[in-house]
Amino acid sequence: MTLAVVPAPAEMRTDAAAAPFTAAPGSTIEDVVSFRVVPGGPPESYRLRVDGTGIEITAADEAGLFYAVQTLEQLQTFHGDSWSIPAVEIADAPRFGYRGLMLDVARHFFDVDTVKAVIDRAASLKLNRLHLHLSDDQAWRIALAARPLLAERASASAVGGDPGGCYTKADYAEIVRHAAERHMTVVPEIDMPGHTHAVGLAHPELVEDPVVSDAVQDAAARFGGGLPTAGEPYTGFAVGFSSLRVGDEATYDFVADVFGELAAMTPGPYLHFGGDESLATSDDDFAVFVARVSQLIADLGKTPIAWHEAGAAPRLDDTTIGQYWGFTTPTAGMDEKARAFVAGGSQLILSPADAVYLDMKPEAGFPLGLEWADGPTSVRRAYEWEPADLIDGVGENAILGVEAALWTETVRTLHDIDTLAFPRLAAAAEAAWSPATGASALRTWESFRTRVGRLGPLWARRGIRFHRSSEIDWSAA
Ligand code: TNX
Repeated sequence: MTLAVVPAPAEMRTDAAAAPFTAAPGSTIEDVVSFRVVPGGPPESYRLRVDGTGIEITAADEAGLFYAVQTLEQLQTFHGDSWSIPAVEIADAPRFGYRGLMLDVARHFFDVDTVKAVIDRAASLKLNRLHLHLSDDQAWRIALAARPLLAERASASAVGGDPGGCYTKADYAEIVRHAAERHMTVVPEIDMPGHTHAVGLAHPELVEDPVVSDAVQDAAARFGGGLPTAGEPYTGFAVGFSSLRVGDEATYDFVADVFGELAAMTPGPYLHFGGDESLATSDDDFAVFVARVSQLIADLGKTPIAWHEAGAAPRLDDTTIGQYWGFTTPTAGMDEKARAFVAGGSQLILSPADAVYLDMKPEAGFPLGLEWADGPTSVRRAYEWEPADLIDGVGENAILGVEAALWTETVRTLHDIDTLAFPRLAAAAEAAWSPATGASALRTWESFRTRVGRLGPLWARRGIRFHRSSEIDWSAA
């Protein structure tokens, strides 16, 4: 019998003949479970035993207890005001310590309640990092006391002329708190030196004029939004036309203000400085810039993270973690840039765009999403890749973890988020948490599609508007 646990646990034994545990009417998981923290096991690990007499959890830490409860909630079947859980023994621990979801709140703004709902969804799949993409060409989304003009002048816009918005410091603290309660660490990103058109709405002296390339014109023709104009909000989909003034000291004062304040607001160890698609910055300028910003972040006592392009810079701070967004079969030297982080003694976060970019259409003709990452991304394609086989020379120990990314050019509501993220986020969570592909009978596409299909009722109960993909059998649900 395959039980509906997603991501797949390291070990799971079931006995279909054994009696399930049946809860007394009206009781909750917390009422009936015996919880124990036994330090010493791997971080976030837990053991779970369910039989006719009761439910026992032992965990290495509080996170492990939390994950055991997530597993139990996936196994509950409700009968009136009672519920039962089949007899099972699970011994579980994550493969990777960094298991992330990135939400782009710059292209479209999502209020605090929506971000909290996203945290709840991610945490239930045992993800432990929420990466917030807080700035882009279209807008700046975090109020900072050191640079108040950013919130005042650069946060009102969004893709398509939709309403913008900005998190106050209290909002951000509330997001951090809600995440921490669910064992998630917030990873804030301020993207630079490209993706900075909005900075120019507040600080025109810090940005170069937009570079309107053929690709930018092409994006305007395909998706609308017009061409970027200095000093005016940009509401289209194009990338790669903006740059901070890399040769100007005022730029580094700005960067120091922004990351200094963000470091103080962020209890987690990471600050992400972007570095992707800086097509309007020369290679030499880019290398100087990312090296200096990475060192500035390290000097703040934080670990810098950058998209893989920054790997090309020779003097990058060697604690910088790279985030790979190339394809599962690397193209155009992207693997080379990713390997540079590992050569420098650091590690990579894997976000292969043709597998875990949740903003890709799940099937042709889907109303939401983009298609640039090798066409639509089926659930199967989101599932069938193996982290340690992605990039030559980047094995298990060089991988910090896996992160799914939801860019939001076409995404406006929690409903949209759900429809693109589910069920594919579950596939990404399995790549991040579960043993290597093929390592157990559970770690196969056939097992995954069965397990995920049986989560339909739980997701529906929680109000998750998942896409009823035809690749999955939802009927057992
Ligand atoms: C690429 S991949 C981007 C984003 C877009 C996304 C759309 C990467 C680091 N940057 O700027 O929003 O594609 O899928």
